[in-house]
Amino acid sequence: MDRYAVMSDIHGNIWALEAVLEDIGRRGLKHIVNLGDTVYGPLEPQATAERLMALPLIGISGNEDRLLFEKPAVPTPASAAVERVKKRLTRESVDWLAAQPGTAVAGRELFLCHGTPASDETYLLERASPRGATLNDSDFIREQLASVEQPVVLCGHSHIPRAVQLDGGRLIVNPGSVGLQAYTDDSPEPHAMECGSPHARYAVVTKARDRWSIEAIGLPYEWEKAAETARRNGRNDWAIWLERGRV
Ligand SMILES: [Mn+2]
Repeated sequence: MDRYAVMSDIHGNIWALEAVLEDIGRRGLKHIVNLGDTVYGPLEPQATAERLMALPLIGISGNEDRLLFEKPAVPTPASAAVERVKKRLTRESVDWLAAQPGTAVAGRELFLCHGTPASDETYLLERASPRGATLNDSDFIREQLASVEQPVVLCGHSHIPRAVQLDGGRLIVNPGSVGLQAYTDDSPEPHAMECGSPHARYAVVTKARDRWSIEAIGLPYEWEKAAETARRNGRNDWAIWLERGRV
């Protein structure tokens, strides 16, 4: 039986990650994939990297992981937030992040990407707006996946847990975010993402009798501790997102 735990967008939230790993252990899941944006944010980047480096998982990098190891083509004044995360990471952790590919394949049927196969900055399933996310139309999703051979695509980036099936049977699963249940972002246009509760999200996908099933999991964890750390690091916005799952 093919069975995978699917994590994404941990964002340095070690408390949420521990809750998810405990649940994965309790369920006896042997295969774990991680879809990127693993350490970025005002929480515990180094502890998160250390915990994951010790695990036999299949991981890819996200757009906000790249900020930590890539030199921009045009030098820009790096944001204070990126610099803070970089300072907390050991060389070993940065090398580990840099070694993760942009996309990957797991087993025979799963394709992994952070955003879309071509871009870790593009939302595959959602159109974002200041009022939240709406589901993209299937033509857009199909076009983005034209080059992919595998029947199941696992993606992250939007932090919104979803499963979408296209005509013809292709399945796309976004497990949501382990570590950050709401946020606002100004790029490419101002938008907000909200799950509506602070629970740590991940998913389990299982193939049985030739079909894939999806379990969407939401776990309570010590989000007060994560929020407290965000506040201590000057990010009241993150603290509210962590505690409420709303912006
Ligand atoms: Mn991302």
